[in-house]
Amino acid sequence: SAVEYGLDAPFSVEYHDSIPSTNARARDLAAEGESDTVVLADEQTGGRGRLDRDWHSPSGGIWLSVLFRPDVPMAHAPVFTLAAAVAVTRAAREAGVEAGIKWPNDVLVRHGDEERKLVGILTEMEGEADRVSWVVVGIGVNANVDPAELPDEANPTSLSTERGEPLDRRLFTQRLLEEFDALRQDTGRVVEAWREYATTLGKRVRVETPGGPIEGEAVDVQFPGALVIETASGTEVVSAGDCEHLRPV
Ligand code: BTX
Repeated sequence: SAVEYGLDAPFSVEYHDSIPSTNARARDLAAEGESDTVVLADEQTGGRGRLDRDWHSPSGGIWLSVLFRPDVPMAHAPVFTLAAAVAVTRAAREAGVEAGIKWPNDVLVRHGDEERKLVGILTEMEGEADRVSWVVVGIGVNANVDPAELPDEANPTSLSTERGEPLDRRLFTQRLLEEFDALRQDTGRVVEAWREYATTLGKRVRVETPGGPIEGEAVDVQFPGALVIETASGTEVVSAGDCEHLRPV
């Protein structure tokens, strides 16, 4: 319930027991001129992933969206996705879960050769090329959720499963928002922090881009969030796409 929260966050927090999508609600608040607001829900009935995919959001998760108005050009906005991934990874590690980040927006837990999905991040924005008007960073954390309630093909896991006991969602959310707040104000440090937790670097990857698949070794990430891939025909810098980790050949 809302009582479990009572966050002392650097944002004003709007809590819902159930809502279609915290990102949709945050976008409405943006249209009303709001900023520095977090929309938080126990359950979403119409959670969204990238490319209009569904995001399953049963009760017990941490489904939240941060609305703010950074003074940055539109092209820099991807850095906030990386910042969210770093913030949630740090909070997970403090909660005893060794999470890592798969480029660009998946926070995963490794079990042997397998990577299980713990978190999804969806960043939306509006504005002019030289300055964004608002950014909404949606963060979905499988907190106290049974992975059996989540789509099998995504290989999901949750914090309670990894820990073997439920998590204090208030503390976790507090840490997540503190970290995110610090990083959003210091975007020059995000990429360096991201590298620390990256599982993608050094791996063979295949990225589906609008221009077709790119395969090679992921060697670095560049501000504001592009992946650098060494391919058979040279270096490619990819700013967006679905990334698959391949087995070494
Ligand atoms: P994505 O497009 O990278 O991942 C979506 C895919 O992940 C789905 O197609 C499905 O296979 C899988 N999936 C769905 N639900 C889960 C889950 N709970 N755990 C693991 N895998 C799942 C990732 O998109 C971005 C998700 C952002 C979610 C947040 S929650 C708060 C905010 N509100 C909202 O509507 N979206 C964001």
